[in-house]
Amino acid sequence: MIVPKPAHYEARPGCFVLDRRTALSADPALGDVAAWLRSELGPVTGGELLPGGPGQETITLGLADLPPEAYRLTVAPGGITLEAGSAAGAFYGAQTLRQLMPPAAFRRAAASEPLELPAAYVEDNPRFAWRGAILDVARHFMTKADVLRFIDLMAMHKLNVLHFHLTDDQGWRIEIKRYPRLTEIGSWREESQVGWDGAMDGRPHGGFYTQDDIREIVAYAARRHISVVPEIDLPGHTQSAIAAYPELGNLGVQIGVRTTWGVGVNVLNVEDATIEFFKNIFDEVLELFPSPYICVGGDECPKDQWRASPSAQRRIAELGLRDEDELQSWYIRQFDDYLTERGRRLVGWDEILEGGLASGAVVAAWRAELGAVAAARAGHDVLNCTNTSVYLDYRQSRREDEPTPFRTVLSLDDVYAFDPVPAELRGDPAAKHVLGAQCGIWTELIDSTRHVDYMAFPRLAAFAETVWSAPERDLTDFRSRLDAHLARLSAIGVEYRRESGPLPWQ
Ligand code: TNX
Repeated sequence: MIVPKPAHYEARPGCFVLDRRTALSADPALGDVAAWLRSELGPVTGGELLPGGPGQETITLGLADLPPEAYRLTVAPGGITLEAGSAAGAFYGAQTLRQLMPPAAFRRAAASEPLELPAAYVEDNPRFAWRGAILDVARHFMTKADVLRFIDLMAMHKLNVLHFHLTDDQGWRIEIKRYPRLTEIGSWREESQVGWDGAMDGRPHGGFYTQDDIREIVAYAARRHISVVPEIDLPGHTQSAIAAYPELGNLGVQIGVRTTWGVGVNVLNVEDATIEFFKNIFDEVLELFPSPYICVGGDECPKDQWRASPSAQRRIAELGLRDEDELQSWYIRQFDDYLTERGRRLVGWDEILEGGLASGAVVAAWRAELGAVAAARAGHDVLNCTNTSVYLDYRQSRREDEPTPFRTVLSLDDVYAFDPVPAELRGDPAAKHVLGAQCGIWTELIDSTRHVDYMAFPRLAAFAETVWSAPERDLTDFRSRLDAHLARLSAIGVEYRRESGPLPWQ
């Protein structure tokens, strides 16, 4: 009944009963995992899960000669043993252990019935190293508490990368000490469009994370073996920054933070001072995010303003470039050099392939599978983010009452059918460049955490299985395990989408 499905699961006779007397002993290297288990299970059992004495029923956590993310879990009537290759593997094993408990174990309250775990032997190891979720907090801000809750939900599904989309035309969400107007001005907009192209709602939207908030989020995620990859999108998707500092734009006039959706024409100019400005931003970003990967966006940059700008044209001539696409490529390269010098790797959307790209860069491919195939064949590491397969802002059914429907229908079954390795790459040595995949929670039309729950779940569970489990898919088996999983989500308070359709509150 485990989601994502483990590599090997064997039912054994009997069960283990978890109660307030249960003990927990851990190798010192797994102290954080033990602390996590104690904090999750303590409120449920009413016990402290202290290290045990002889004869006491104990959960034992230890290291073994296994790959870092792998674990082996044995649940027997007399005790539980979890062995792992590293703390990450032990953490995933602990997630599996928790899923062997009844749904009440997911409530932060004392369970009223005994917590029986079926005896079992589990061996597990993920298929991909990069199991990500993109969270867009720029279009609609999400409070820190809600981000932490989302991180817990990712951890429950054994995802390990939060691609944090922090800036966009409609909002700048991260405090940058050197440029305070980015959040003073850039984090608020006067109103928002309702629906993709509807009327305006006439009320303000905003919010941002202080640098302390960011440190807290990064540390919270790290304790759950999730690394946070920040995205500061450029040179397009930058209207909120241009609203705060008009000298970054091409028009030299004051504009506001964007209030409508779609691809904006206001992009960064190509002046040295602007590139310097963003490098200064990245100086602060790198201090906050230890991730080896840093995303600079690079997607959807309309070139109209560069075409009309004498200084952009001068730049093209000086550099001997053919056109504005090559100029964008040059732009991205400035940041690739900057990041490489600092020991980080650039991640960018597949548009960065246009006009050539440095080989260390990682391509996040969103435009159908061709982006991923082209990037892998060109020798770039790839994150498969194919929009038509894993964008969880897309509508979940054809029903008229789906909340603010967006684009293509992407059902739970569709997500489950996704394979991070595109069909064209199967059997091709270039397939080794596919590091994994990322599902996308873009929030133009998602304005609350409740709505995120509705859009992300249970599709995120299906996605998790595509990146964690073996490539063979069995929809019937998945759906039967999902039934048990939905009871866990309910216990946590996740208002996931029901098979029967939208919830009454929508
Ligand atoms: C495309 S994915 C975008 C986002 C939107 C999303 C909506 C990508 C690189 N760009 O800016 O939010 O579609 O589904």
